[in-house]
Amino acid sequence: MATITEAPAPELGSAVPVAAEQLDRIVRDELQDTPIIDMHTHLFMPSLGKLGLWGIDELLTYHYLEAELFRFSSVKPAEYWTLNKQQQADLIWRTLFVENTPVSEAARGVIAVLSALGLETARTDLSQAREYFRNQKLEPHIRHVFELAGISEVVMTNDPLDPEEAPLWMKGAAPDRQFHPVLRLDRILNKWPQHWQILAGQGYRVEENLGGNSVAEVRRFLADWYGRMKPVYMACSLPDTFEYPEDSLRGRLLKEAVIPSCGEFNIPLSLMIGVRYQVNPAIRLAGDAVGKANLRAVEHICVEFPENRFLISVLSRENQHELCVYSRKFGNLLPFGCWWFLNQPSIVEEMTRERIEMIGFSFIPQHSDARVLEQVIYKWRNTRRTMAPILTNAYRLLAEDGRTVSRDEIRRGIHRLFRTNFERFVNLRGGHERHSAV
Ligand code: HDL
Ligand code: ZN
Repeated sequence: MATITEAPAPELGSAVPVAAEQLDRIVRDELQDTPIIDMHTHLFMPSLGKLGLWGIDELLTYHYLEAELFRFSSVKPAEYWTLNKQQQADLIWRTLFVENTPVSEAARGVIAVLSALGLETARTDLSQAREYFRNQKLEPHIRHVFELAGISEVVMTNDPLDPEEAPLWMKGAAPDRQFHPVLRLDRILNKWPQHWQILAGQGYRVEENLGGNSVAEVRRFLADWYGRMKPVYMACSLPDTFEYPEDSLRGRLLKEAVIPSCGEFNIPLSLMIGVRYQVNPAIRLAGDAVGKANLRAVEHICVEFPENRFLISVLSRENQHELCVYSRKFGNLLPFGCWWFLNQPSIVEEMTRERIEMIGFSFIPQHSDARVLEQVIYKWRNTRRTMAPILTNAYRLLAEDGRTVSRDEIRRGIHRLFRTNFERFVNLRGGHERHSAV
């Protein structure tokens, strides 16, 4: 598997057309051989220590599986939270994997990880898996897992106001070539009243109502963290009720501080829109839901800031067609991923076909959103499995309409979808100024 610098965008070499009956195999092979850039995860580089989650107990206590547990188990959330991590994992394994069949996307994913690591998948207990992970050293395990997943690098989610993470960056966390930082701004944009005093405590002259020199001081905060983290983009998740323009603290922070700062550092802003936060707080991280958003907010932002670049992902299936249409209107909008509740093969297929039909290969099909290291193994296996027939169909339709493609052209298309679009949009390898989508 090629490493980061060994996977340049392929140039068109042989123009030998691929025969129709070979398309499926060649598409699968080229998907398998393309080292993917995973452009949004919650993984952490080794120097961020215990923030990085890995191993069987973390895999099983993933909030997607906790939500499923509470549908099957008589154990109530309040009781579950009194258990320790191993007891929680044992309960989830017994309930979802032994007493029931693990057919959901997240449950089947754990099976795929165990299988890929050569571990038994139908045991009634976790002793073998725990023994395996106890014997792993983190850094070689990371490289092995990335090889198994077929990814060359991942993009992190780094919160400058997280009380555990921020001090590690302040001390100077060692970078890692396979992990790219992102400046995550939810606490600033969505919860300014609860967090402005942290900035004030660090010497930034900010006020709760953004009075005085607050905006300039937020920009100084962003500049300081840009210098510390070197993020490839800034990011924020937003509720389904998000509006822009909006006469609110968030509206002012976006317009006057965050978007101008992204322009100053020539990096995109990622907006992930459509979350209904904590509809069931009893199940904690699993308690968020989804709502259809008003995407005119995206339209207004792209119109007002034509020199900025925006990575946009929306959570509601009902918003996807609108996002595709807006992508046709704004070259500075790059749609990405089948996010969270959309990352199910049936929906990924619908969204990806719609995107190819409307905007060709000028989008980023998927990110893993992995929270636990080994999840990238199943999330990228599933993506390759779902993408192959979709791409084959696109080339088959093209051939029926009179144009065949070469293997090099197929490889170029897959590189564009899973590497080049992102690399260019965030200027990952340095060099050119970027303003168009891809
Ligand atoms: O805000 C986000 O980045 C989301 O991806 C949330 O982290 C969500 O809880 C999640 O894990 N989605 O997969
Ligand atoms: Zn995420």
